[in-house]
Amino acid sequence: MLIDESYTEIRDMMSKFADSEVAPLAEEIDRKSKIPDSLKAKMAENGFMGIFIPEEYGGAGMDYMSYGIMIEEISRACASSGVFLSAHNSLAVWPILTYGTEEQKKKYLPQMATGEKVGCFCLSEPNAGSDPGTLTLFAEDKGDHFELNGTKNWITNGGEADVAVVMAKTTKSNDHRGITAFIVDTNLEGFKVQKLEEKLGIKGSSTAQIHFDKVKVPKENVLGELEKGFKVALSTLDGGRIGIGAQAIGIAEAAFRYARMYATQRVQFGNPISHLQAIQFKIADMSTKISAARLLVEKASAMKDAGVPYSKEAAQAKLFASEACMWITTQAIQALGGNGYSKEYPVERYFRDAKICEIYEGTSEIQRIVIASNEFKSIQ
Ligand code: COS
Repeated sequence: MLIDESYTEIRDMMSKFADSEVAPLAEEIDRKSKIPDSLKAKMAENGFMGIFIPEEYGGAGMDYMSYGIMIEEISRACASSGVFLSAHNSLAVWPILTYGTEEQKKKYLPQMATGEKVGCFCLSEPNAGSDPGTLTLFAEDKGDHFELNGTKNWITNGGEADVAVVMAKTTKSNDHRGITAFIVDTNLEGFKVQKLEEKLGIKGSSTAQIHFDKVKVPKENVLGELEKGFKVALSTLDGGRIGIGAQAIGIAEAAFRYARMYATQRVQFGNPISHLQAIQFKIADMSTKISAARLLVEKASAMKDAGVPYSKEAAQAKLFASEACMWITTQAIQALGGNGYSKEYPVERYFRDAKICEIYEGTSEIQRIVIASNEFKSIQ
């Protein structure tokens, strides 16, 4: 094991919570496209909304490794609940904790740690996804405030967030220069949730299109330096990608465990299908890919916790874990045959939930670009 024994206790705790409080609700969360408020409250009571917020700001004061374990275990039970926690912690809490002024941290983090305020991250736009430098949401300097106008797309937690970390242009340019990050209270006039997406998977997670119509954001809510917002966004996504890698492992683990159990019970040709090499090889490959993905996520988390550069390792972890997850959930359906395709069994949900891991917080193609550019940079 790469990680030391002290994390076993954290995993046990997360695993017990996931099995007893989250898993029994997962099918209903998927069917009703909603995570019950009572579950969100329980996760908050257990400190999950502020897992790496330091204790001085009311958080649990744990590290990123523990965060990854939490996301994996919760996602094993319910991927929607996993991404609710992941977007809040890694995409909203983390940039405020890292780039915020003392006043901003004192103002926002304690309420985010208790779950009183939920966070989201607004980068993507209808015409700026993989190439976020071309975003057009504009923040015009109006003296004592900025006025934000434009539209953001695919905002996880967007339908319910109280605090949004928003990337906007403060000077007109066609690339990443001129992007500034803001902390926006979503109760400001003109912040409108325009549409909630209907999706293939992670149905319990709200994914919103948000329109900013003359939203007046006070100057003290600029996050980090003016026109340095692209670095805030990309460094936030580096950490977010570790969380998505962990989420993919959780979904994959759920599919693997179900297929393994099913194989010992389903009898064909006079024996449980676990006696067939065709099934044994699937189980062996699933188990191996999960172990490899977990090591990559642990490596990236350990590097982040150690304060050394980890962009490449985060991209590798997300790329490998999400592609492994897609493969494993596909094979799990195959192992269950017709039953795998039926809503009476959970593997079709795992398969639907898996796909987004190859897309959000940077597609697999973007992860390959990040990895390749780091590799070439390393020999310059
Ligand atoms: N952390 C901090 N800064 C970074 C960074 C990182 N991980 N990666 C790049 N930068 C900086 C660069 O140093 C450069 O800074 P300067 O202008 O000071 O030189 C700047 O950002 C632009 O870098 P680059 O030219 O490499 O950026 P590109 O516009 O070519 O974009 C990719 C690079 C494609 C990797 C980036 O746009 C990306 O990650 N896209 C996917 C976005 C995404 O995940 N979207 C989904 C969001 S859903 S929540």
